[in-house]
Amino acid sequence: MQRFYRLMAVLCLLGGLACENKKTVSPPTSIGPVPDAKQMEWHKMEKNAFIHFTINTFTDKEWGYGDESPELFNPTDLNVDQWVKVLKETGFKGVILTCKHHDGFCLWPSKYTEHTVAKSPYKNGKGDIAKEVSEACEKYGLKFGVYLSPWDRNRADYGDSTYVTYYRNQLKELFTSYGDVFEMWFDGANGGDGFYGGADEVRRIERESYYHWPQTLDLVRSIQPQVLFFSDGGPDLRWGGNEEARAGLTNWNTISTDTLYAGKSGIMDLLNSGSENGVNWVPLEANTSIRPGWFYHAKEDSLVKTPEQLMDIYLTSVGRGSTLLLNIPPDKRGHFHENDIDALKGWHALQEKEFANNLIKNTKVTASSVRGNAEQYDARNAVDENYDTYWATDDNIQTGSLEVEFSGERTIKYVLLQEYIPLGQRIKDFSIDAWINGGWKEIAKGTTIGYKRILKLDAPVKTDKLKINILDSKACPVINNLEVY
Ligand code: FUL
Repeated sequence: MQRFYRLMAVLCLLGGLACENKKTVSPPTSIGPVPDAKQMEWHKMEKNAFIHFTINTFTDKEWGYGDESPELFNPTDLNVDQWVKVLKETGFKGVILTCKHHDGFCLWPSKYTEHTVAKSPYKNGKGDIAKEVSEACEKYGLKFGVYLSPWDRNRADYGDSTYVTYYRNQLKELFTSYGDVFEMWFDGANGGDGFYGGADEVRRIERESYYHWPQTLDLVRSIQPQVLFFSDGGPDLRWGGNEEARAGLTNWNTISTDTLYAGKSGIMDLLNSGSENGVNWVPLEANTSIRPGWFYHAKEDSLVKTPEQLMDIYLTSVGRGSTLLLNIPPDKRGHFHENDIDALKGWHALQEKEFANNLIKNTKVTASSVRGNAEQYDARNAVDENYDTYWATDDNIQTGSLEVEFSGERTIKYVLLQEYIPLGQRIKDFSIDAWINGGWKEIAKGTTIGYKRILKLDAPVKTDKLKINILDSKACPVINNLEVY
């Protein structure tokens, strides 16, 4: 009998210890604004493609004046499948098509104007590029997005309220006929000289009030509530203040949208870095083109960005916590040009090569402290490849470190960090040390992390130990991923 009690006592003790290890400690509460579910999905897309294609492709212009005949739109061998297949193969997750650029020509047969593909030789007026692209996206599993220029240099009524109705009718067409639209891109270029139905004049509109944006957005949301709106200042995604896809080294996803209005000095810097205590979650989308122009020009065939330049762009956009929107403009045939495809494939291969071997696998990772001493928040959660598990500290601890011990010397070129942004963006200052000649030596440092931060070291470092120091944070740090290459 005594043996039985002793056995029970041992079992209880073991059970108790197990319970102790598995104890449930409440997660950190979120801090400040947080991304909503659709923004969160968008963060995870990382790389999207912009496609600028219209009458400008055939007139060799960047901005059509608005007086171009639809007859000019005549791709000889349009191959939308080729575009989306290449994008899929090179790691893109979404496509945004210029359904109408500033010249007003529509790539779909809008019933509200004659200035469309229906009046072009393409498929004898029976073509619909928005349909072809949305269907190819569906086929290859990419998301489809639309760009519809608010500024329209073709319309006689641009500047009147009837034009706003026209613009909304076109949005209704695009949002009811082409399946789910993940993102709507509103261009900031608005007003200036143009054809305007033959008026040939300069027209300015009141950017803040003319389009009645809140009602326009509500209308679109009533058709497709999941859509994200991009514009210079949001409301869902913000411009980064440059067209080189260069996000700020400090890049807060938060900003107070009411501090953004055209002409305000410092606006570009504000867009580029966001604001630490901003009251809205409006992440930065970093856009650029694979060529100098947004539209195809044969004279730029030799100026396509190299795989190495695209890699740098990847690091200044995705590597600084934003999403990249890279434009690839089809040529007059309606193909992605061979040089552009080679560059995309070369870049993709480079990414695969640089990020092939995550050195963190099978290494020992420890933390300076763990929230409630609970397994649920320990350092291993930062290296378990599960997005939703993380290392966190107690609420009153806003600094700390993660230490990585490799099983031998490794050569390190990149460190990748992710903060668990569903709980808000927190980290303000961090550094990375390597164990060199018997001591810690700082090899990199940064400010914000956000969705993702990739640090490329100035030169590869050989070490067997690495330490990530969180030096300042708005609340307890929450790191859900650490990779080392
Ligand atoms: C700008 C436009 O004026 C360019 O033509 C291009 O569409 C770029 C993405 O946005 O504001």
